[in-house]
Amino acid sequence: MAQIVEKVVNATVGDAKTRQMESFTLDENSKTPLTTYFGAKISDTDHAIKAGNRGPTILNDHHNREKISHFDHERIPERAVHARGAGAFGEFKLHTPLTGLTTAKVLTDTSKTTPAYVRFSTVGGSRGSADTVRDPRGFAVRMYTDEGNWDIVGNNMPVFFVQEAIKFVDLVHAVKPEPHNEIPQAQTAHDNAWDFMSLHEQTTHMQTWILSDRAIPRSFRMMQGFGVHTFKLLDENNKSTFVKYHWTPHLGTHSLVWDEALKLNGQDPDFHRRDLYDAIEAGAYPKWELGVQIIKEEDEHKFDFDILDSTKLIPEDLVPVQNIGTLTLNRNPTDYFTEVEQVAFCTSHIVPGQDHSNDPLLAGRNFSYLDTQISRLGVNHNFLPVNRPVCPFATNQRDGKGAFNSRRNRTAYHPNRHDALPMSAPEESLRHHEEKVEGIQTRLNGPKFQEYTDQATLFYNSMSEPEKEHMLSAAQFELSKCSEHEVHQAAIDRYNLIDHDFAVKVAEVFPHITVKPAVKPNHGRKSAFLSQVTGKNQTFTAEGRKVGIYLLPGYEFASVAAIQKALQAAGVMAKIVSAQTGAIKGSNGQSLDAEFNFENSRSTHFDAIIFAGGADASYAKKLKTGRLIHAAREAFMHKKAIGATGNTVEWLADIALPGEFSAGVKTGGISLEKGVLIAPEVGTGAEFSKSFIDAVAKHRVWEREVDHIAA
Ligand code: HDE
Repeated sequence: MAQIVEKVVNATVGDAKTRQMESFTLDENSKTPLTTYFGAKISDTDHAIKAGNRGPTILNDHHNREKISHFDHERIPERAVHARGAGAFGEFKLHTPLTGLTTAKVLTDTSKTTPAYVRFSTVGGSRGSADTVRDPRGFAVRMYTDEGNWDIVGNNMPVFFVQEAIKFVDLVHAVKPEPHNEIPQAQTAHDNAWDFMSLHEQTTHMQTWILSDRAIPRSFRMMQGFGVHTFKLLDENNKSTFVKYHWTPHLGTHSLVWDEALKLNGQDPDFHRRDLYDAIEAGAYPKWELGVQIIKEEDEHKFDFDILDSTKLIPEDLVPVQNIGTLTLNRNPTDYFTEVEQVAFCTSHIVPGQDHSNDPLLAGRNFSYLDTQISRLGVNHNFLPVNRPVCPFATNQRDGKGAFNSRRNRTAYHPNRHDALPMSAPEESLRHHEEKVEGIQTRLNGPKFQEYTDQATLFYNSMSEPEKEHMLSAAQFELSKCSEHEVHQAAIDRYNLIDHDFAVKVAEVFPHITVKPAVKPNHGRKSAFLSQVTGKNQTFTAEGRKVGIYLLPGYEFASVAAIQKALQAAGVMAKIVSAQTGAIKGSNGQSLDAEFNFENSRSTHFDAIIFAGGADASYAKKLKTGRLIHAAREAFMHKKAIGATGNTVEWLADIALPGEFSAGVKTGGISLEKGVLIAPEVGTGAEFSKSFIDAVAKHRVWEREVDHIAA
């Protein structure tokens, strides 16, 4: 029986946040007796006290009541949005200071390593929903700086659905499961979502992002993050500069394909959470560059969009992103509830030398996040270990539920006779940019806010052919799940404002829809930075990928061991799959350990797969296992690299993927065709491994899709 005792704390290891959290940690220790919450030892936690062994259960049993009562109250309200998430700790190291632009030490002092924390999330689903749904992903970063907590509560998309907080409520009510039957879970593929989005012009640009592959990331580790809003930096004279924050993953920005995402929702609903956890446990720490787009105050109005409008991005073609520091996630939480569920991000958490802009969406968020944390966690949420700043903090706020620190200050107001809680020196304090503000009270937004389609078209134009194809299928899928014809019509009318041909193609599966003549011609402009296939900022690497090596009877031990070793050396997680889990004997009698079997894994769990065979030529004909044939076809359809060695080559060519490749089968040499790498002769695996790693690095074999589009 596991028992909980207070840890004898020797919190000297790790960064300031790790040490601080350590001092709040309770450890399991089987040697100490189980107690009640008030410390009295318990000898029996399995039976309640009864009057006689068949008699009524009596109230006079504190332990029974305490245990049940605590259980009755152990849930807190889940987040209204972003309920499903995963978190990790790490650090931020600045390498390029923003000297002269801000006084914030986290952005100017390269000698500092700042403890950090990130929570990734989906938006629409409830806490137990699946990971790989079509949705934006939350990318909320906290830095525990020496000057206070700095939170960038961002998403993996650089723009948002609406321009003002007042419309957020409508958006969320429309996107969440429909109120009469609470269907569907974690999806925008329903009438209410597309009804709202088609009728509300502000969502036009964001629609293109959620129809794109960005909405089904391969991994949290392979997502960009964006602060979305324009923020401000303040120098020592309080001069302000506008800034946009970007996180760029070292592993590149990559996505699943839709069929794979749908299947994973059932096959492994924790796919993203597990991927992050496993990578950190394996020491493959995910990293991002923090980049900034800097806009001088005097350039505020030089763009044809408003930089205060969160439905617009600032194209990198106009303002380049400069990388200034590296974020590394290197520690998994050990207690999900206290370290992930209780983390309370607030967009208003900024540090001296930073300020908010007048973005109306941001103003609403600054109100909403503090408000929501009070209802989720109470007024003292900042005292919870994951939320505490690592720098000294002291306020005159008092009392409230869960105030567990005994405070020695006898005055909780200012000014006071003791001079307790003195104000800090002005230059070290939070400041706001002192700008002149005047105007007529109005509900209208500025004129540039009222242009809604230019950047939607820019995004669509910037996609490669396969990405456009995915957007088309996504739109057809989403609208096909809507039952009302007027929703189809309104949604396609809106697509018509983005690109006429796109609207026409979407409408092909809705014969009752009339696509009107092009309302607005496509402007033809593109950005070089938005595509995940051809984008200028994109990274392609095999590092961090997961490859399944399917061992078949009589497999050639030496070559598989060499392939596994080479993959691991390239930072690939090479996992063995076989008919059974455990030790699987190869041709020479030596064994490799299979972590997965054909029942508990599917091709969807891997970025690429290898079928490893032996020399017995007759075997290929016998290999009729449906599961294996399905794995090969599914991986092929999902455009994944596929490898085959020894006798599995013939099987792949004749049975699993007939007609898909030909070269090399006859010659017997290693050959690569449409992302299928074959090595009929079993060799040392060196040449095979090199080519396979290159194929994995490409992420997907888009030529298979291009063939399909052409057909
Ligand atoms: Fe949020 N959002 N949001 N949001 N949001 C919340 O705060 C809200 C918006 C984002 O991992 C809630 O703690 C309003 C934009 C993330 O804990 C809530 C508006 C962006 C997370 C809330 C927005 C986001 C949240 C729910 C319109 C991208 C998860 C629980 C003005 C830049 C943080 C909570 C975490 C969470 C309100 C718009 C991202 C209800 C009112 C834009 C990543 O307060």
